[in-house]
Amino acid sequence: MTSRRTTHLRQTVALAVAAVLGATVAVAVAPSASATTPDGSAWYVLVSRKSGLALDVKGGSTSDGAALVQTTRTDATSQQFRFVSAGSGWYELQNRGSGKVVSVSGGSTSDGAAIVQQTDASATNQQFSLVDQSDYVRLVNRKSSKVAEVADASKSSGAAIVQGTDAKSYHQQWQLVKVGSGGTPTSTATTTPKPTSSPTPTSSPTSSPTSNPGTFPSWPSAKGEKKVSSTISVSGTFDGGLVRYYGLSSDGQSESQPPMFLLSDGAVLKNVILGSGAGDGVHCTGTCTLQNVWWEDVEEDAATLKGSSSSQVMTVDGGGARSASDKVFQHNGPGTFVIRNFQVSDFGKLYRSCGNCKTQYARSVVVENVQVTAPGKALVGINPNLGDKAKLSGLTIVGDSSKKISICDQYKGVTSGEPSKIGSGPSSACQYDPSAIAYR
Ligand code: DGU
Ligand code: CA
Ligand code: CA
Repeated sequence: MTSRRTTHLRQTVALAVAAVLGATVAVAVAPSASATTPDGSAWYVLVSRKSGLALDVKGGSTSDGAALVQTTRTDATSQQFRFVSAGSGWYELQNRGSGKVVSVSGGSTSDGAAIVQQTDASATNQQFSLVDQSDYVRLVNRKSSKVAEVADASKSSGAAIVQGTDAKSYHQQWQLVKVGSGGTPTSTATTTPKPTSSPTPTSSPTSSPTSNPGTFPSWPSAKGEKKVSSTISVSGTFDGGLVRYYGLSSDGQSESQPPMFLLSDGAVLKNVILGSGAGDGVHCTGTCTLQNVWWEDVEEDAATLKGSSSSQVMTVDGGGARSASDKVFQHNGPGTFVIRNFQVSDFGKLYRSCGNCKTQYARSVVVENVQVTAPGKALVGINPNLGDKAKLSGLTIVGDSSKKISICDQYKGVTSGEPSKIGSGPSSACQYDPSAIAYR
């Protein structure tokens, strides 16, 4: 019944076929994401991975057009849904309180369109597939191919549910918690909230940093999880074995959050997944290397180069970051920041040389072989008035056909107040070739 078994079976069959044919070529592995088959006789509460809040019909309404929102989980019938098969892996989500089904308002195919409840019309804007992502699913709409997400990645009760471009972000992922079985829509609240039959994670191929330009590994599945209760100091090499570190601080853009990892001069952090509650991410106090490090849900920012030596270099090689409401990499000290063989999606700025730190420096950034997936605002922001330089090459940008993501923004850096933006595009400070960027 589960996808893992299905995948297993498929692989077993493929291996058997290969063996029979005496094939020596590599056997193709199933795609890393696969679909979940829900229990059609059960009622589920859908809990947002980002906020921990439950999918709900606003005000418990039973009317057509009522908005879907997230609220504190109570297991009320307005928070319960069942999956009614529409064939070929498509499902309607029927609300237990109203009997209506989850629909993209007006059959829109645009980002940001509201998700509401409507009378079942067997329309494609009312059908979703359930795509696995390590114990959570993304709900992909049949008509728009967009996914159901919490608007603005909000963690507040009452925030709207809309559709957005799939970036595999936490605010696009839902845990399916079975709360009851059988019956037609009724107002009886039900039993144990234990996620006994939440979807089984699909094991995806684990990945290592690539030095092969233009090819990027898929996101790794965690090999285990560790809740972090205070900053982990690293000198020398720390190999996380692809365990997910999570739960230190999730205070949005608050600047006073601790880092999960504090790296001393010369430290190497490798094979680490930072999950939700990553606080201020990784801090480097001198030269450091981050190899195959993945940020699943960037909090205030992903990593910062602090320190005071103009010869220090921070190198991020391999890995990826997603779901950054503002910055991914922050450069506050002097020196050079290198980002290579990296993937980023759903972000504000990939790199920013501090615009208003009390002590300012000339800083350099090198970005090479990076895959960028929309939505995002800008790749790098630098202060040429302070001597900053950026060099970018090997950029692939996905899902931004109208070229809205800025490549290199220039600011007038200051030591107090807000920096002003003075321009954008290639220059002697922002070195890159716009015609060499691959858009796809
Ligand atoms: O002085 O105001 O947001 O390191 C500091 C700046 C601000 C930084 C930055 C960071 O740019 O605090 O996360
Ligand atoms: Ca920060
Ligand atoms: Ca910041």
